[in-house]
Amino acid sequence: MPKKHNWHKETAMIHEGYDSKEHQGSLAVPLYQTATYVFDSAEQGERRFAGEESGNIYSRLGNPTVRVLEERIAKMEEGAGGLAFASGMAAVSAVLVHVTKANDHVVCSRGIYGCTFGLLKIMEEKYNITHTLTSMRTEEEIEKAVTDETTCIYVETPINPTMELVDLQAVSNVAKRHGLRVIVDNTFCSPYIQTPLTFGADFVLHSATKYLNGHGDVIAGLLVGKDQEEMQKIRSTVQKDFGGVISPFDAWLLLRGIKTLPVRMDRHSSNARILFDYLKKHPKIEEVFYPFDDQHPQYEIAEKQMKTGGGLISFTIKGGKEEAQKFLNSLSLVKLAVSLGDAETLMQHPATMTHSGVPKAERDKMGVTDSLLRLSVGLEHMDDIMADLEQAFNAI
Ligand code: LCS
Repeated sequence: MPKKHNWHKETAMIHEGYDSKEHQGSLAVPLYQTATYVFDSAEQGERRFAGEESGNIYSRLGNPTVRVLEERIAKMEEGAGGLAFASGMAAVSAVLVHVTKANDHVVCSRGIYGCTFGLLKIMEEKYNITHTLTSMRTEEEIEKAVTDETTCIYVETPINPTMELVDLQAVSNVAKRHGLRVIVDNTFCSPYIQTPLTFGADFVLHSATKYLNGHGDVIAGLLVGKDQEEMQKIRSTVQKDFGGVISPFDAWLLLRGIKTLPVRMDRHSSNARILFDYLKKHPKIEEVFYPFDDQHPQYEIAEKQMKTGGGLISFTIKGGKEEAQKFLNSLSLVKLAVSLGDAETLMQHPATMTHSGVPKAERDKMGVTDSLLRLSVGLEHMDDIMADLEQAFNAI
């Protein structure tokens, strides 16, 4: 086992969970692209299945490359254990299945990723696990949504795609009073910017497809918890038996991406901050949403729980769907694509794309209007991004 260290986050992202001496001196974490493992004897196979001897059995139950990734993300999120999944949605569904049973109730931030909303609908239709979406602006507002059946509070902050924030400390205070578990989707921030477990959350999860990987070539999910035994339980039940595990190759790519997360996040954030000032003054824009704005009503929350503002901005364009689509069709360097957190600047139209599965009435309550656009600011030179946006604004 690699030695435990007390490294800074930037160092842990490069070294945590790996000792080259255990891998023939290989500097890079080796890719164990194997489905299964050979036992020395039938007795050894029996001991491993009985849990009496540690060691590899089969890659759905664990893989050496994946294990390094799991240790690394656990350290980055200041948790006790990590699990890697085939997608962000596999991580969301694993933890929600783990913390609920039939007839329970979930309190959710108003504004969650469209497929998380889809999953909640399935849980309601099949198992009567109901949910309440609430703005979570105050502890009282969160508390009002709690019922006798509530078992957990599920939060995104910043919320996809409106960039509204939820005060993580306030959520934990309510959860403590009612004995509820708190799950935070930290995809928009990454652990470099925000660590929800340090504000009292029980679980933090990621669509690692986004900033953690950062290169637009992997679909993956990660889950971290603060109780090692509980994470082991999820590994040996929901993860093993539902089976949505990450492939070793995707884990290897993620380990490679995570090494540069701090430098990428700093550049995403500084580029976004400059773009925010440009968009705010633009005559074709109605409103811009970016939490690291000292005029933003939730700036105090941003300062309390986020290190920088991150790379996402959303804004409403003057006009409606027609103007929004015309603008998107005029982009050239900026790519018209869903997903976020890549080196490339990406834009999408949430009402007809990522959040099209959310009923219109609920979308309106979330603020996902037809004129809302989401911008994932990339790592290109600022002047080139701005020039492309300007020519697209001129086309409408
Ligand atoms: N959580 C958040 C906040 C997300 O934005 C996404 C995907 C997921 C979970 C699910 O992760 P996946 O299974 O795709 O790895 N968000 C997307 C988006 O905004 N555009 O495309 C996908």
